[in-house]
Amino acid sequence: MGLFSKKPENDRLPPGQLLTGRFPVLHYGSVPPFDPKTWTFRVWGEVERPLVMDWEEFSALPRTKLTMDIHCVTTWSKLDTEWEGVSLKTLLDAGLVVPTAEAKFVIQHAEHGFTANLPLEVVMAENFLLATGYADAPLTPEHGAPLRGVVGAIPGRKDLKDVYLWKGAKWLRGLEFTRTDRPGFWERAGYHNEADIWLEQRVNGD
Ligand SMILES: Nc1nc2c(c(=O)[nH]1)N[C@H]1C(S)=C(S)[C@@H](COP(=O)(O)O)O[C@H]1N2
Ligand SMILES: [Mo]
Repeated sequence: MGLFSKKPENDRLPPGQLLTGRFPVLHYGSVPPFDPKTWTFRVWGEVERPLVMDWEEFSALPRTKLTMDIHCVTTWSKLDTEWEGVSLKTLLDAGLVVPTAEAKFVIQHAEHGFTANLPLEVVMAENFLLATGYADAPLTPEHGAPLRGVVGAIPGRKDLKDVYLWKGAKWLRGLEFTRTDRPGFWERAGYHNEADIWLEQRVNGD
């Protein structure tokens, strides 16, 4: 047995993926520092009112716990990962974020200018979280502390759109709602814009 194993009978394992018990760290560039005194989270673009929150305000938002299978385009998958954070639905229900009728996409903006794009309905779904914690502990710096977008698959919820893990930005600093789609960092580097794990949409042109 190596570090990776394959269980083709497992219908939670998408085509071309291998299971791992580890949690690999993958990103471009360096791990940015976090200063709770200067950190802000912004929401802007196609929303009724732009929003800025500091770390204290963000930390006071209601929390959601979420268990998901995560799937990295580099072919590792990890089942039953446990996340905690704020769901966009919470922000919508509280009236803090009100997308305009024109809003169709959401661009996650992270430190160092990193971006990741997703359709609005994917970001608003139950399998996308603004995560501050992983496995009952705060996020570690290399996994995106203090805040990251994370998207995965909720077992049994085949009604949701499941996308590869790169569609969640670590060191997240804001969400831009847009009318038109704009490819993010990895999408511009050749990764597939839609990134559906079940359709193996890994690279553009597939
Ligand atoms: N800010 C930022 N977020 C990022 C990336 C990055 O380069 N920068 N890489 C993405 C990619 S390609 C993957 S696979 C996941 C990896 O998350 P992990 O390091 O927690 O496993 O983060 C995603 N989020
Ligand atoms: Mo990745």
